[in-house]
Amino acid sequence: MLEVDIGLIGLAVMGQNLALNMNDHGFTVAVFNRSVTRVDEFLAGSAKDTQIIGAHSIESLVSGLRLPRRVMMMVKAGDAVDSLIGQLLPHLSPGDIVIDGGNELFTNTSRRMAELASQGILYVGTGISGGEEGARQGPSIMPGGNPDAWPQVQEIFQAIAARVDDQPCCDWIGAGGSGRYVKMVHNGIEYGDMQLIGEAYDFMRRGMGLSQGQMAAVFGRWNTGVLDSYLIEITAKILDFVDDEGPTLERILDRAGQKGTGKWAGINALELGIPLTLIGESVFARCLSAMKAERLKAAAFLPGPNGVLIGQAEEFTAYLHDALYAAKIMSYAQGFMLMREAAKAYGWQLNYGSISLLWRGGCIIRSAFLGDIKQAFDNNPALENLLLDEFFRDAINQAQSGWRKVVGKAAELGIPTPGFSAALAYYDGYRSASLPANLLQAQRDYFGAHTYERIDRPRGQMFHTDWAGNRNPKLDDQP
Ligand code: NBP
Repeated sequence: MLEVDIGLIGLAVMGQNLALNMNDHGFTVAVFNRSVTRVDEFLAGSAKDTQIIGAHSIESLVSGLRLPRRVMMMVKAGDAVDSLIGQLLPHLSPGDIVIDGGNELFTNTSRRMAELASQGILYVGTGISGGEEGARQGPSIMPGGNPDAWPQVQEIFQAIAARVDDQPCCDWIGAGGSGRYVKMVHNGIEYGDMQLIGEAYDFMRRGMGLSQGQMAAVFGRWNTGVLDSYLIEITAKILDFVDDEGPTLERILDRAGQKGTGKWAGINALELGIPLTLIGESVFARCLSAMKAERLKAAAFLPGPNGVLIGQAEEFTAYLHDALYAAKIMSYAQGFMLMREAAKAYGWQLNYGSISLLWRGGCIIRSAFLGDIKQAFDNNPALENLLLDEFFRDAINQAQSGWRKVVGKAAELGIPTPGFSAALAYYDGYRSASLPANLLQAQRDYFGAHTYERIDRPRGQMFHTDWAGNRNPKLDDQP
């Protein structure tokens, strides 16, 4: 009888394609699905003529696995995963490995890792990006969890992952929920990239009156330079796509969906106190788009410019390119800043250069630009913010004039650019030696006696002023 390398539970889109991918790389995979008819359909369908083995119960799935047993779950995140772990445990022994490849909240992964470690089971929560095609052809894989599991899963994961420059887009991220966390930030950055591309499209469409064909050509051109990326490439193809009734994009309802990973990133950034404004604005922009009925009423009720640029198409196409590039740099700078803070808060050792390499292939945000991020962290592994790297400083400096023109002109024409604008506000805020937070602190002290520090006294020394009584500042005697 064949010794089975790995058991896989969950035969929806991702599970099926990962099983086929593992089979292609010479691993023997046994598969199980809660609705067992799916197992038979898979074996009779796309898994026909493969080495994949079907199981009709968890017990039979686990019984054929080589030791230590490796079981991977590709099911809906949340309760389904806890329920499956409960069903698996009676069939596992210490040293066995349980892997969750779903889009799970990182805190659930940390919790499960600790719970299973107490029973000697090694738990891995891994990010897997790239959707159906990635799962089949080679995804980007971001595993984290119990470090003792890595030597047991490394070979399979690195074999099935995407490769760039002959390097697998898979490496160990770190302990606890760190793999899931990095995938969450990846998804948030994906939201940001998509929002920025959408704003460039909207500006060209509404502000410049370009046709879909013209915009497809612009995105196609951009894809050969610093913006070279999967999302720019597919945007050009979408704009070029025509069906029997005409350009398909024009008939798609402008209400965005979301599955929650961008929201998780935003919530965690608020908890950690990191200005993740690009991702936040991108999530809110999706929320605003979803209010279609209200927007239709408001469109007929609220006045404002609906202007169109006359005769500046060439200049503004170049400015838009620069706005997109600069804003994208801000978004990644914020994403890496969040990961740095999370590593501190949760006690993880994250390798930021390596993370950027994992995203170069197999995932939705893959782009040439990630090589520059890797370079920045190679130059200085302790880099606090990408904006403090010379390459990115110079890139922003070259792009900022066009970026500012786009934000200014969009405001004038009445075209919303929350991503471009938030990115610029972040940049100007970050490079400001002085911000109006002194006034804010004074207000807080005025109405709530919250105290303040002074620029001419040691940090940590707190002062309070009796503002209404107009008395001089007093050293605060509160602890
Ligand atoms: P889905 O997220 O649509 O989940 C469907 C699978 O979950 C089916 O196998 C279903 O079994 C199983 N399942 C459910 Br629902 N409840 C269960 C339970 N209580 N116990 C056992 N199994 C249960 O599948 P997917 O789109 O392939 O995604 C799998 C995971 O990968 C998800 O966490 C997803 O977020 C993540 N992911 C998806 C993508 C993507 O592009 N789709 C990309 C990256 C990551 P059934 O057949 O019996 O209903």
